[in-house]
Amino acid sequence: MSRNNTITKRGRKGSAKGVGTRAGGVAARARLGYCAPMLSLPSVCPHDCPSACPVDVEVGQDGRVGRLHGGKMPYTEGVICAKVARYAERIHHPDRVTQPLRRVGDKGSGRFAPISWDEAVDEIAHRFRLAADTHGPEAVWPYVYGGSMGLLQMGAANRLRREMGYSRQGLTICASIASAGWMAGVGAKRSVDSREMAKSELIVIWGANPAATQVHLMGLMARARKSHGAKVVVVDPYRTPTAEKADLHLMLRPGTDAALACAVMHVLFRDDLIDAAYVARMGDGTEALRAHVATRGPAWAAAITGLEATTIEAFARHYGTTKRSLIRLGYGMSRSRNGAVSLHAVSCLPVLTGAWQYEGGGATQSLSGGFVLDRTLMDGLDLPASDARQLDMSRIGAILTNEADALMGGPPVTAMLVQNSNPANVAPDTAKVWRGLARDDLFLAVHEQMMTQTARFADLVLPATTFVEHADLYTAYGHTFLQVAKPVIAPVGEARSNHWLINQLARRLGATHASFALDEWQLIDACLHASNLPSAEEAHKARWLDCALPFDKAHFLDGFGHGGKFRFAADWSAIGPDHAGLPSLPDHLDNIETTDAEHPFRLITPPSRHFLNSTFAETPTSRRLAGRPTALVHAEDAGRLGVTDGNVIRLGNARGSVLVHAQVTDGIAKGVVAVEGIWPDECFIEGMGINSLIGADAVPPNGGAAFHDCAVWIRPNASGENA
Ligand SMILES: Nc1nc2c(c(=O)[nH]1)N[C@H]1C(S)=C(S)[C@@H](COP(=O)(O)OP(=O)(O)OC[C@H]3O[C@@H](n4cnc5c(=O)[nH]c(N)nc54)[C@H](O)[C@@H]3O)O[C@H]1N2
Ligand SMILES: Nc1nc2c(c(=O)[nH]1)N[C@H]1C(S)=C(S)[C@@H](COP(=O)(O)OP(=O)(O)OC[C@H]3O[C@@H](n4cnc5c(=O)[nH]c(N)nc54)[C@H](O)[C@@H]3O)O[C@H]1N2
Ligand code: SF4
Ligand SMILES: [Mo]
Repeated sequence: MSRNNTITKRGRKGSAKGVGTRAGGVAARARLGYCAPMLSLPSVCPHDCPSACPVDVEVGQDGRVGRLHGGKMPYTEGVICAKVARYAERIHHPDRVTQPLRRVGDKGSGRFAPISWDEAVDEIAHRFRLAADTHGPEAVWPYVYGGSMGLLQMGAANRLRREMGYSRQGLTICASIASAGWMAGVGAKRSVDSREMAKSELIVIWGANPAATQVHLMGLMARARKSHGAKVVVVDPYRTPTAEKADLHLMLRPGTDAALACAVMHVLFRDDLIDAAYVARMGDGTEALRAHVATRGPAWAAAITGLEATTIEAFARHYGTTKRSLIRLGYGMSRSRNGAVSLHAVSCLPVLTGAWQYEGGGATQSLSGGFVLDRTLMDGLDLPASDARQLDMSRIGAILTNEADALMGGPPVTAMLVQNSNPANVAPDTAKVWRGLARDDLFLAVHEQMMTQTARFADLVLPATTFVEHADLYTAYGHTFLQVAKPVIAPVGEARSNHWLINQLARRLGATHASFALDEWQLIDACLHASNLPSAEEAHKARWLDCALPFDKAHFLDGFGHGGKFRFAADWSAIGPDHAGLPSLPDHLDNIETTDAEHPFRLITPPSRHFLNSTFAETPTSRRLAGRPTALVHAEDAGRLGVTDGNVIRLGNARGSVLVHAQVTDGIAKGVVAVEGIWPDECFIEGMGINSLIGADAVPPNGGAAFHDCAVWIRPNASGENA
């Protein structure tokens, strides 16, 4: 590895002289496990977070990592979140997996003994071959998600999958619903550069909580407020830290966003607040929309959303009279069975007002589509296209318990390699996922940094490098900068990267794609070369390449995706196979999980600011700051239930029940309960976590998990435990 001129000394404090002359201080620091930083080396945060921050990693003489600091890229501007600043807690965690392990106890018992890498890779190859020989290659299912968003470490398994004809993976656990909603109207995966938020006069954060999930938007928002008095509206069922900062918080019932959007459109048409010339040019189906929302005014929406009609009216008029208005379309609103319909409904608003024409106006969703890379070699796209079945990753429970429709007429899955994901914890319908993972006839290899819930079910656990130990190429979904990173420390223990493991496996399985002979750096370089971009070395030296689209592209001045037009009336059949019953024009689709006398509450399960999905739940500081699994319950609901702050309550439905501590608040819609964070299951009093309550039925039209769409009952804890 060449450490080129991006290495910077961090001044006296980090120099050898500084260390030597302050012996007392060193002794004190040594007692605290602190090691004097010597170098600051560049890297990129790989987590599934919109910001993909450049980071400067302090590396001590002993090769251990100290603090991480933010690189001063435009957009992130030197800011990183606290959990990644203390990443050393993960890298050097005493429980890190540092050598290959083979199960010696029962499945799920977590009892393992060390083996060599050679034995481990031989065994995976053998078991994959056996599964393919017995049932056909579709019996093998490599399962990969966003633990690292680096294109190389995430994509490695896909090349092998494609060449070997293994089952494909429907990537539904996160963005498929939002993406369907966006594509229905806009028709192209581009949107406004987040940096424009600093120019907006009205910022609407709709179903997102950037204070936790995209911290850089908070800085841009603050700047817009300070420089020209921008106003901020947050649409969220509970008072998040983002909502606390808003001028107006619309605390609606979960799954009712389309009703709110329809009422806003009603007011825009009624009060002639639409940009008629722009809409005539860019909108498709305007008159049908006008007639449709004429009967869907604020009073109608108030009954559905739980908001006051006058509040909806005021918001609509404010939105309709502010041209430079930007809506951040968050994933939160999409995590419902009607999520795609809701997101499409909200995406109609900036078309009606013509906000798209102005800097700081329009809508911002995912920016990942703006990166144009030739990924032929990296993703094995030059291999013959695979016609293997595509298994829905969110339905892993149904798949591994052999439900016929989930298997799509194919064989049972009998061999898996999991990389970059912790499905036993993050996937819906936990009980079923665990039953499937515990199957005796399933061979499960889990390549991991930590002994996760999923790894505990494995036959083989393989130590994975963290981002500071391997190279990768990064795009982003919240900004426009492409980055490459080299390893900054040697692998911890015997950890190896995803790319390395897949290359090793490919060799044993007889896969011959050219990429399997390349190391990480060569493959990154080849991808950049094929994309007519600077070399890997040059990109690394520059630290980031801005791939921002020109204004007219990012704002669709050259036309939206559907023949130049935005579709007010969606053609859902063009978006996904499961389109029956989806309303073409924006509407409240009442297919969400129904509350009834038995299940009167709606549960939402949004992320914790201290974790990144299930990651960081194992690091001591994040764990301490997050506290314990907690249910936010409205004071009136709590009063009726006889629950007071700190009580243990039981939440449940037909899928199961969990015990959590209650926090009583007026900062949540009545009838709604929120449990933040994908806590490790063992942090729950009875050892099974929040996803045991969430359904895994596929959200139309393209699949997806409805993490914020769940009906539950709440009972005081019968066993009386209130600790
Ligand atoms: N700290 C931290 N950052 C993260 C993550 C994390 O776990 N922790 N996860 C990362 C990942 S993978 C993703 S995809 C993004 C997701 O980030 P976001 O786009 O912010 O999406 P969510 O966090 O799922 O939900 C955001 C908000 O939507 C609200 N919400 C729930 N239901 C509804 C509804 O029906 N309507 C409306 N309007 N709002 C609703 C929730 O209460 C929540 O406050 O964040 C990323 N960043
Ligand atoms: N209740 C509820 N559940 C949810 C959500 C929610 O809001 N509520 N959000 C959902 C969303 S948006 C998402 S995206 C999913 C996320 O689900 P996952 O993608 O499974 O995300 P993580 O829980 O962060 O798990 C990633 C794992 O990858 C490992 N890892 C990291 N880097 C590497 C690497 O380079 N190699 C290997 N082999 N392993 C690595 C980490 O140690 C970690 O255990 O969860 C979903 N689950
Ligand atoms: S988790 Fe997000 S905010 Fe934190 S360092 Fe990584 S990319 Fe930046
Ligand atoms: Mo996600």
